[in-house]
Amino acid sequence: MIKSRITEILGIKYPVFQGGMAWVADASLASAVSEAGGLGIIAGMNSNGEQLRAEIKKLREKTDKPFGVNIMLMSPFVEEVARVVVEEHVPVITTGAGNPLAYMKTWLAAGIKVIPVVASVAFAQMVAKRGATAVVAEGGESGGHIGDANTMPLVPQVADAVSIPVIAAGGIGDGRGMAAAFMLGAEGVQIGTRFLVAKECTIHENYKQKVLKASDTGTMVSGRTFGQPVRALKTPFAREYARLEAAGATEDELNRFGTGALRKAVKEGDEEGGSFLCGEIAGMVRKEQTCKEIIEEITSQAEELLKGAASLVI
Ligand code: TUI
Repeated sequence: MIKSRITEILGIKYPVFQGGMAWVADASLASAVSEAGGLGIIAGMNSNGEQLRAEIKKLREKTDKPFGVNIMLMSPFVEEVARVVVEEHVPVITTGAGNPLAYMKTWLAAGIKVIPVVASVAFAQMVAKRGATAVVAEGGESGGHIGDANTMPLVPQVADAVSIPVIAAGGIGDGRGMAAAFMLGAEGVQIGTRFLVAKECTIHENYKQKVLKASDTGTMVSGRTFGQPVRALKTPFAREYARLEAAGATEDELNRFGTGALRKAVKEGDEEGGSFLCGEIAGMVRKEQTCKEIIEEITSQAEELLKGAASLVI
């Protein structure tokens, strides 16, 4: 059994968070992860307040275990979802793609555990000073919106800089990655890409097949020009977006081209118009399993590796 401060603080069995993936992380996926002993997280990104409330209700019909909601700070609905999580007494909030300070005081006063996703040491220190419960240090190997640092250098630097628990994210897909994250000073891991192909994950079958077939070099990053780098599978859409960007398209033109692309990938499996967000670890994700199987396989492999590590030293 791998215990850390984060399992104690959150009351979960395994120190494994499921990433709050936009359009993907619904009640079906999050409840399965929580029920299996990890921390399931519902994406608040693609919902308005009432849609999020309905999703929370659905999750609660399936599990009474702790869960989280991810608040994507660039969402047009951020104000209302920030209010609904308080009204619904959500136990844990993670935030992404921006600065959560404007909301943190209210959430903490409501007794919610607040765990911002950070992409730099400075940002981690700032949220720690304002009372964050823990941070997720997310490297650029992750799928979706990413920062400038990668997981291997970012995690130990964040762990050195703050005294609250650090959860590592980006490029972790099995027990080797989890064991390595703990060696870097993390007390938990957040996993997205491997859960894309979970049996309880409701994304379009085309999306799952693309992840299962991806190679080690199967993803690319576009959107750096206007400060919004996003990692996705190398599909016709991602290549065309990168081509337009390199050809000098304006921010407006790129936004128009990209509007609705996440939904098209997740709901329609649209090969041409969809943006299939995905982490670099996809090359290792080879089978569809239940969330319980995924979590138990990863944690038991990490346990064996961490126990066996002493034998490497003479
Ligand atoms: O948020 C994510 N990943 C996401 S959000 C998303 S939805 C989206 N779709 C299209 C374009 C843009 C977003 C898809 N994937 N991960 C957490 C994360 N947060 N990664 C990096 C950051 C981050 C970056 C800068 C957090 C804070 C930050 O600082 C902001 C500041 O104000 O200094």
